[in-house]
Amino acid sequence: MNNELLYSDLPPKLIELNQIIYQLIASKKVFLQNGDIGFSSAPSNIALLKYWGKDKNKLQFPLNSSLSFTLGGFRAFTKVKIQGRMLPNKDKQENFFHNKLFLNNNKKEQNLPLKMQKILTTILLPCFPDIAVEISSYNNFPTACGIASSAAGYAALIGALADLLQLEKHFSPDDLLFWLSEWARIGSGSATRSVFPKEQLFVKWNINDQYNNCLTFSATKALNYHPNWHELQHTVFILSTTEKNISSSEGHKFAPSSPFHAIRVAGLEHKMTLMEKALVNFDFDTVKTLTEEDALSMHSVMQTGSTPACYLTAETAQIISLFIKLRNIHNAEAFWTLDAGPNIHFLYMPSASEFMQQFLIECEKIKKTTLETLKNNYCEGLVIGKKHYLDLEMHKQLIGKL
Ligand code: 2P0
Repeated sequence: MNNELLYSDLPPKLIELNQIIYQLIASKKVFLQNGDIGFSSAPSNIALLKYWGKDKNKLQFPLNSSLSFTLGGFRAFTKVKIQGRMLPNKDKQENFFHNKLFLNNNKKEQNLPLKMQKILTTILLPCFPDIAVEISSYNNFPTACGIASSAAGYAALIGALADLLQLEKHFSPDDLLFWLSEWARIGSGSATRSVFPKEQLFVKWNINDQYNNCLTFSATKALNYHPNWHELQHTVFILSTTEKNISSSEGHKFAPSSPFHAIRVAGLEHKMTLMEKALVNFDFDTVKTLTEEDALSMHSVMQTGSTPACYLTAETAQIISLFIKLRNIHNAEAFWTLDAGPNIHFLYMPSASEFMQQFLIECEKIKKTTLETLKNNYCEGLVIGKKHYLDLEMHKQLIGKL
């Protein structure tokens, strides 16, 4: 990804909003100096109808719309600090700063992913060529536990940049949301579903949408839903923490080569319509069926591409089939889904809590060991500013066990 590609592929509305930022900076309404800090925290999400496959001719453009459930308790907390502005002798080579990244309190500096570097260059550097930033990001959930860290991470990074540029003050809420969602998308596709400011349980990332009567590449919107969904519980069963051998970003590239890809995509728009209706009507069975179907459908595509990605292990399949057998016997209001990994996400109503406890005991019998589970106990969207950032320790307490 080079700068030309980034600029030519940006939606016109995003270029327009960035021009507004450049004007705010030129007129000194926004001014950055050494030590200025932007903060944000953002939730992860789990897709019920999944994003799998990108258009190779466009920048981070999905081949199908997707829909997710927000995991308000599993969050990234990001701080972006300006360094290197207006130092004396700044033309001396040793006084040049470079962008730095620190993750999860690790004092060792990480290499900035190229995408992150380009995002910073495009947003900040046209106006502030003499600055660099120090990014510190923390997740309150363990890595490799089956929860998308890139979704929370990129959403929080873009939120922190918005804080630094004081965009809440200068943009309308709609324009701010558009700016956040588009930059988050460019960072990581699934991150675009994590930028809503309030507790929005269900978010849709729609392809070929409109914004202010202009065709945009994609658009993210919060969906209407029945209030009963506020009761929906979410727990991940961690079967493996081994790093996947094909990253999601890499896996997306192979999707179109699967014979099942076109079939999956052809059916998805109709499923999306049914899903949106089921969310409004609290039609639990339809949401359950569509979610489980799409997880299987996506994993079929993953496993049959030109480079197969087998994220679904035999053990995962065994536990899912036990779950379905017991769930059907007990008529429990519960369903499962998978991300790009072997760990299983369970979503269930409080009426199924006891069933889930019993089911966990059965799983542990199979595994002959205690199974780690992570339960999301909190609901919150993206927060811009210091408010939440300082509550990192409190947020760690909000993740429970089943
Ligand atoms: C999703 N996943 O809808 C799907 C389901 C994984 C399986 O989006 O390359 O990390 O950064 O856009 O968003 C994971 O892919 O990929 C993903 P990039 P991302 O949540």
